[in-house]
Amino acid sequence: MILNTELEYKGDLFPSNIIDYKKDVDVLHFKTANNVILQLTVLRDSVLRFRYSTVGKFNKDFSYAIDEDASRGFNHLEITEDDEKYIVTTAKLICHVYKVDLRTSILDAKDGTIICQDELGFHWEESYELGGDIVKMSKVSQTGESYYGLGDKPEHVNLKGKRFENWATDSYAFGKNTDPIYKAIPFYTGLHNNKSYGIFFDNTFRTYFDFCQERRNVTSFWASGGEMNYYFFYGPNMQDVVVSYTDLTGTPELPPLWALGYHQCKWSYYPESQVKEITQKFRDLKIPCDAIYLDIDYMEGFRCFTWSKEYFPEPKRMVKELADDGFKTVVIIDPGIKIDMEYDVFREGLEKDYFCKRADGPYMKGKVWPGECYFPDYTRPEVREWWAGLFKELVSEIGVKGVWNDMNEPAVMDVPGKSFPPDVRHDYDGNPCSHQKAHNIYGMQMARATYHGLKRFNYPKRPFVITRSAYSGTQRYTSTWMGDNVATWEHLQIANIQAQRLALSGFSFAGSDIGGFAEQPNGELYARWIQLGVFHPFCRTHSSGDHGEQEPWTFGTEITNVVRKFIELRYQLLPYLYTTFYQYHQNNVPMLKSLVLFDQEDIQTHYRTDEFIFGNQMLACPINEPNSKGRRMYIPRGEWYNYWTNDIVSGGKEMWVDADLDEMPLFVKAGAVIPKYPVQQYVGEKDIDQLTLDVYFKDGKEDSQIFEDANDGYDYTKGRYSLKKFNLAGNSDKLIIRIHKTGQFYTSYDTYKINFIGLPFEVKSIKVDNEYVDFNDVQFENNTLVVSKEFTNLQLKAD
Ligand code: MIG
Repeated sequence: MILNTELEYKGDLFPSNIIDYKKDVDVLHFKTANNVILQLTVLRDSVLRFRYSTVGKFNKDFSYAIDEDASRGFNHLEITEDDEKYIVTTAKLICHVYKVDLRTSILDAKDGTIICQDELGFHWEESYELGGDIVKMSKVSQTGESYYGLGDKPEHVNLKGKRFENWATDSYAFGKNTDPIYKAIPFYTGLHNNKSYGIFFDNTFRTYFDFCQERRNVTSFWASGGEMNYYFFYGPNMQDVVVSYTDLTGTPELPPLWALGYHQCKWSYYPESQVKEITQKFRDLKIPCDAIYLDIDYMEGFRCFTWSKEYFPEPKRMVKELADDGFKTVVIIDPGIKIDMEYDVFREGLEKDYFCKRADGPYMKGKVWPGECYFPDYTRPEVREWWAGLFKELVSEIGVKGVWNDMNEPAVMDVPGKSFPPDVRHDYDGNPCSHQKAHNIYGMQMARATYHGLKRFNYPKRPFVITRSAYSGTQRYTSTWMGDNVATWEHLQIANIQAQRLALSGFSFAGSDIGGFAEQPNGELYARWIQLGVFHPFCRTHSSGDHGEQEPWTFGTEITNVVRKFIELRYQLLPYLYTTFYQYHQNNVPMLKSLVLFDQEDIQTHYRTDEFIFGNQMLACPINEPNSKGRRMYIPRGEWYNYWTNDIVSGGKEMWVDADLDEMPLFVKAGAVIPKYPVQQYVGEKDIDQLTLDVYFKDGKEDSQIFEDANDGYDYTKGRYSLKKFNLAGNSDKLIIRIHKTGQFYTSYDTYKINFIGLPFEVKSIKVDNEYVDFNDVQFENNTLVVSKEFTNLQLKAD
C-alpha cells in the first residue's frame, strides 16, 4: 500500500494520521494531525454518510436533497480497532478507516469482499480564486466494475470510461455527448462481482465524476467548493441501492391519475380557437388525451401570472369548457419576472425585496422571454411562500390543474455561461451563499414553491407540476421532462436512455418531448417515439412549433391509427402504471428498470441500453431505426410472453422480434397478473364497471400487485386505498391464484373479467374460495371467466 503522504500529487493536500477518535451514538469522529475531520454517520445497516472538514470544524449541516422522512436506524453497530485501522461493523457492512491517512474501505459484512475502496481517498486543493477547497475523492475501480445513474446524462446507460459534470444548463438541441445538460443529480451506482453499491455526493456546487476515464482503475468525484459529503448505500442488489437512495431523497405523492394519461403540448397553442380546435380533434378522432398545455404565448408579454387579453380573453370560461370536455389545462411559468412598474407581481417582488441580487447589491438583471427580468430568490422560505401564493388566481379562480416550470436552470439569454454569474447572492434557507452553491438547486426550489402553491389551491385534489431543471430530491415535488431534444432517430434512443437513467437516479416521473422538440419528425419516427413514450411515466408530445405541426394526426391516417393504438394501450394499462407509481411512492422502487437493475447477475445486462422493464413485469424495447420490420433484442432470463402474439419465449438470449410499424417489441413476464381498464378518452370518462385481469400462466410462482384508490385526493393517505397482492402458482395441470387485500377502498366495480393466457391444460374444474363453481356461473369460455372481486382463492384444474 502506498501512503498518500508519500505522494506528490499536483497541488493536492491529504489527510495525515488520525490522532483522535470519538463516538457519539451513531456518529463517529476521526481527527487527523493536520486538522482534517471525518465524520462518519451510520444511518442504516447499509447506509453510511462520510463528511470531511479540512479546517477542524464543520459548518451548519444543511441539505435540500434529504427527505425529512428518510428512514434511520440499524440493527447492529460495533467499533473495534487494530494497529492499522478502526473497524466499523453493521449488520450489512464493514468499514475500515486507516489510521495512517484516513482512507476507508467498505466490505460486505457477510463474506468480506471489498465493495468500495478509497484509492487516494479524500484529498483537496485550496482554491484561492473560488474560496475554500476543491474537494476530491477517488476510489479504486474493481475488476469488471460498471457504473450507472447520474440523472439525465444522454450517454450510454453504462457510464464506464466517461467523465461528467453537473451544472444545470439550458441545452437547446443537446446531443448524445452534450454535458452537462439540465439536471444535476450526483448519484451513481457501481456494480462488480454481482454486488452493487451507490454513492450520492450531496454537494450542490459544480461537481464532476470520472468513471475510469482519466485512469483506468480509478473512479473519482470532486466539486468546486463545499464539503466532501457523500452517502454510501450498499445492496448487494442494485435495486436495493436505488431504493435506499430514493428513500433518503424522497418520492412524490401519488399524482392524480389523469397526469398519467396522454398530454399534448406545443410552443404554442394560441389563440383560444386553436386550443379548442386541437382538443376537439382529439375527441373527434377518438385519441385519448387528458391534458393540454399553454406555452409562453398565453401570457401578456410573457409576464407570469397574466393572460393575453387578445388570445385568451376569458381564461376561466375556456379552462372550464376544456375541463367539461375532459381536458386539464397546464400552463407554463418561468422564473424571470419582467421589469415593469405596471406589473403587480414585479412591483410586489421589488417592494418586498424578493429578487436575487449581485454581490454588491444591484439586482440580478437578465434577459429572458419577457425582456429584462429580475429573478425571485426561491432559496428564501418567505419568497417560496409568496410564490406559492401567486397561484391563487390561476388555480382557485381559473381552474388550471398543472404548472410547467421552464428555464429554471436558471437560463439567461445572451450572456456568457447562459445563467447567473457566480457572484449572485442567495439566502439558501438562512445559509447565505453565492450562485456557485445555489445554481444547481435554483430550479428545484422554484418547483418546490410551485408545488406548494398548487397543492394549497387545488386541495383536496392533488397537484401536478413539471420542471426542467432538478437536483437530487426534486422528485418529491414534481415530474420532469428532458428538455429540448431533436426530432432524430438518435434522440429517440437518447430519450429511452434518459428515462431509464432518471428512474435509476430516483426520478421516475419523467418523459421526453415525444417526436422531438427541435426540427420535424416524419410520421414513422413520430409513431415509433409514441410507442416508446407510452411506456414512460410521463407521456407528452411537445415541439417547438417552428416546423409545423406535431399532433397524433399530423402524419396521415396510417400513422394516426398507430398512435391511437398505442395511446389506447397506455389508457388500458393505467391501473398497472398507477400500481407501479404506488410502488415507487410507497416503496421507493424505480418505475422503469434498465435490464441491469432487473437482473444484475446476468452480465449480459450490464451493457444493454434499449430494452427496459416497465413496472415490474413488462419488457419493452423501442424500434430505433427507420424501415424496421422488427429488431434484435435481448430478452432477460425467465419466461416471457410476446404481448401481441402470446407466444412464450425463454430469455437469457438475444433474438429477433417482429415489429411492423403498428407494433413494438413488448413482453409480459410469465405469472404476471396485469390489470386493465377499458379505453377511455380521458381519465374518468367512464365508470369502471369491471376490471380486466390478464393472467399469464407460469409453471411456478409469481407475485403481482394492484393498487387502487379514488385516483385523486388524499383519502389514500388515510387508509382509503385497496392494495391487492396476487400470488400465482401454476403447474402442468393446475393454476391457483390467491389474493391478499389491505386497505379500505371500495372499487366502483364488483367483478373481474379474467383472461388466462398460456394455460397448458384444458380447464375441467374451477373452484372459487374452495367451492366448485358451474362454468356458466362464471361465464367460462375460451379461458376467460367473470368472478366476484371478493374472491380470495381461485383454482383452475385439468381434472
Ligand atoms: O427558450 O417556452 O424547453 O419546452 O417550449 C425556449 C418555450 C423556452 C424551452 C423549453 C420548451 C418550451 C420553450 N422553452
